[in-house]
Amino acid sequence: PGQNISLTIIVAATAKELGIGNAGSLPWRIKQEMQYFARVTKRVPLDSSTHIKPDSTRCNAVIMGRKTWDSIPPKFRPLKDRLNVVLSRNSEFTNAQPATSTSLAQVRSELPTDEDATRRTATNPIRLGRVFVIGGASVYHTALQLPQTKHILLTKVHKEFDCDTHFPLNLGSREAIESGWLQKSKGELESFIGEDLPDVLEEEGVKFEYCLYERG
Ligand code: FOL
Repeated sequence: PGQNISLTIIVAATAKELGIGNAGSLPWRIKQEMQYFARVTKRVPLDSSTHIKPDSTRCNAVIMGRKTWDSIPPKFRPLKDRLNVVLSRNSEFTNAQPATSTSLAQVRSELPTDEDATRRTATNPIRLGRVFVIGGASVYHTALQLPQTKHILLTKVHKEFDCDTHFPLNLGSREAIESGWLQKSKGELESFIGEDLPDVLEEEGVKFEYCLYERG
């Protein structure tokens, strides 16, 4: 218990308006970008400083709001090879889903500790890697106010789509810089996610760009 759990926000947003959603789903279908999301949220870092060894019992967690859960095609949920935690205040929902929590602050109690794994309990058979916050807007807003939220993996989508939901912080704005958010280099991003990235990304005429921000 008392593990220092750091949170990483992962989000794709339009570059100008910060649009992230429309009518309960993603505003676009960018296959490569979705595959990036899946790879990055699945990959457990092999970090010598934290002594994480390659271990089939270790997996990352994805934390999401109930509307984001609803937006995931049923055939893809729970998101495979990741511990899914859904935030909802509705007991009808929380009783029906295996890992649910009523607030981001309470999520820690849903996540397995290394001690749980050592005991190999039936409920928590896995050891935790990274913890990702995957949306939507209200969960991002809450996460941005927590000091544990140290990284943002932002994909800038360089085309404006109709959106009714927006990311609550404009990274690169004065406000964001004053709260300590700084963009890291491409090399630091590659090292953070554990893969090499191409310079130009484009799919069906839509250009996009992978970015990493860190709170200093
Ligand atoms: N972050 C980024 N960078 N891109 C996103 O699309 C994104 N989406 C969400 C949160 N952060 C994001 C929330 N929305 C799936 C669907 C919607 C969704 C998140 C995930 C989903 O079905 N994912 C599958 C892959 C499906 C596929 O390959 O088409 C998964 O296994 O992750």
